[in-house]
Amino acid sequence: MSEGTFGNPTIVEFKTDILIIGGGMAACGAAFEVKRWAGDDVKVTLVDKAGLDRSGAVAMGLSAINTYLGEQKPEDYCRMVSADLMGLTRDDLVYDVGRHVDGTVHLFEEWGLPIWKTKETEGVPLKDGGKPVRSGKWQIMINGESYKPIVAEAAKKALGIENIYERVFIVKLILDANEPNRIAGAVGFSVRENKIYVFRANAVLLVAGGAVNVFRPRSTGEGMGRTWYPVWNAGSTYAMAAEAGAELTMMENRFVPARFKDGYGPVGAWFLLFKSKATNGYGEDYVKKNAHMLAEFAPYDTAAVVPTCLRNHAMLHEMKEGRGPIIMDTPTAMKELGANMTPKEMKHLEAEAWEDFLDMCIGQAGVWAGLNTRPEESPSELMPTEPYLLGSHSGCCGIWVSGPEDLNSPAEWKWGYNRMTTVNGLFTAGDGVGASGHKFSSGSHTEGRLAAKSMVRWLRDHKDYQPVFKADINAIAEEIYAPVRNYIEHKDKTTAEDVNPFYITPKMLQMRLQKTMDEYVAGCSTYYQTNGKLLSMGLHFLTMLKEDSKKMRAKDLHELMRAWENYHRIITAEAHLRHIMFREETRYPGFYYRTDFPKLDPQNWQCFVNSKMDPDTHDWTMIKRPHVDLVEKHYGGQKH
Ligand code: SFD
Ligand code: AMP
Repeated sequence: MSEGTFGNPTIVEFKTDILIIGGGMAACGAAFEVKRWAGDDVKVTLVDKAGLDRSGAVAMGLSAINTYLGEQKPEDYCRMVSADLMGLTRDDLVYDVGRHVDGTVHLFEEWGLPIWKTKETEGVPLKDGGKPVRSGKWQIMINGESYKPIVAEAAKKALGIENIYERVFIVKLILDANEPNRIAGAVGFSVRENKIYVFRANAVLLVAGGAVNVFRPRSTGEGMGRTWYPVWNAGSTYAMAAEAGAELTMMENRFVPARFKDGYGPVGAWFLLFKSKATNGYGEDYVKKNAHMLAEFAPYDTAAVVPTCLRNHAMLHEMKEGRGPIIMDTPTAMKELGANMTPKEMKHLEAEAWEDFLDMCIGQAGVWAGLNTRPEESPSELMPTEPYLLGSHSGCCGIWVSGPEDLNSPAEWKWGYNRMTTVNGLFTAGDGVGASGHKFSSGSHTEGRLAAKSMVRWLRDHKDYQPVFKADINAIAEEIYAPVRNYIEHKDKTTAEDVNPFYITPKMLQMRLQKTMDEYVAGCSTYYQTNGKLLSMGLHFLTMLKEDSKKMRAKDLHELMRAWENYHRIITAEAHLRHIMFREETRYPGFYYRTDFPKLDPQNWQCFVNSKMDPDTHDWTMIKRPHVDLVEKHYGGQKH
């Protein structure tokens, strides 16, 4: 085969039974599990835009596993997830993760992940009765700097490295020519060589993570590019699924995390393990102070912790009223914890405070070091960040999937194969599955495993299927390389390479997207507020941007990836905007506000909002789907 050149890539084609798109937590779970059910005759291929060892959200590592049930029941887990996400989650999907997730964590430990244990059970594995050090009711502490390499190693061993393609960015899913609404494969390109990759597959697992950098980030200039969730999660999951015609759900939901200001350090360990308190600039506990304001947004389980969005709601109220900044009182927390400690134990505690960030968010440790911050001496500022779109953390946007068969769920929630989307043969997990947040790293891996098992069943039931592409591969290859052609054709028509009447750089286009989303679709600069008028103007700007995205240039393969990441971000942004526009209430105050519908409206909106893009015309349809609780809940004192 002749080598491709920058302008003329070689097209390489592969046939596989199962294609896994992504190499993160869900993908690694699927890779490990699939081989336990599929025979050696089944070919499984994994393709990741990055290197498996450090790709995805867990790239830097983590300090805690946020979903480990232990003594709790899956029903309790359903209640917590539902309460945190304002009463709109799929109990069948959440229960399914809850009943299997501990087994996944036991595997992590077997593979070498160090999990903190109580003094009495030090050295005893969890599965043999070891007691984890819990930071919260659901969370356990780990030494997690090498979390991802450990999980990736098990995936690589299971699949065989010859079946893993790294640094290949998938751009599009392809439907079948003969069977309507049936997946046939996917196409992408290498970010290292001039090659287009074509995969034909019987079943596809789309697990390319959430969406970051859709909104203008708070970080500017020297910190540009720094975000909380990983910048390389570019909405590929939602965009590719939407374009293939898969039904999306709860795309209006977003996660606005409260984080240590400027470094984006997570707050969980500080609130839960170190028992630190956050206050407004005048030392007042803003959640307690504004409890009456939060009560307006019941229903939520009053016995449970205050939902994440409502904690933000209280914080934003203080900021808007001029009582900022919001302060995390780390010195008092450390003083109280260290009250009966020896100097050596105190040093250990200080080391843990740093390790929390060194394990998973090194930038925050850098900010502390740069500002001479010692957590035992100086408090830190907290700030609500820019919005993120994800389905595995404290958010629940994603794809509408079939649930497990054995639960008392409505017939419309199960159509045969667990975690299959509404496109036949297309599955998802982790950030991809909507209406079931709070899976985190362990739950996402678990969901990958669940999807893998069900994909093997799909394969057995459809073993004679031969994929035939509906789309023409050469035309798709041309489309994928269009930004390269834009560059080659027009680069000499300017004296400044980045300024050209015939093309736009992906970086500039990304800024336009972020500005539109920030100003019209409830970003930081409007205190997360929007209304119908702003949204319809925002939609106009997004439509124009989508048109202009065809003019993006790519001066190298890296920029080609940036171009397609931005295209995925635009489609994801459009879904988010359309859902917010459709849901005429404020369901998640603190995450976003519809100022024209400022209240919760359970009569009309205690339902899922779904959407579907027509794969041929690209027209959107919005759908309301009924919500039911399968596990009894107590909202605002009432049984549901
Ligand atoms: O502290 C393509 N998360 C936490 N989980 C926990 O359990 N504990 C924590 O402590 C958590 N915290 C946390 C977390 C994440 C981050 C970034 C920080 C802190 C700083 C959340 C979990 O990490 C998260 O829930 C899971 O990782 C989600 O798993 P998954 O599989 O849905 O997504 P992924 O791992 O990001 O993987 C995505 C993969 O897709 C690839 N990819 N490949 C090919 N083509 C394309 N077009 C692609 N687009 C993407 C990526 O390379 C990657 O491999 S704390 O804040 O609470
Ligand atoms: P975070 O560090 O904010 O990503 O949160 C990590 C875990 O701690 C998640 O399970 C959160 O839901 C939980 N968490 C964070 N802050 C609080 C809080 N103030 N109260 C209760 N749970 C929290």
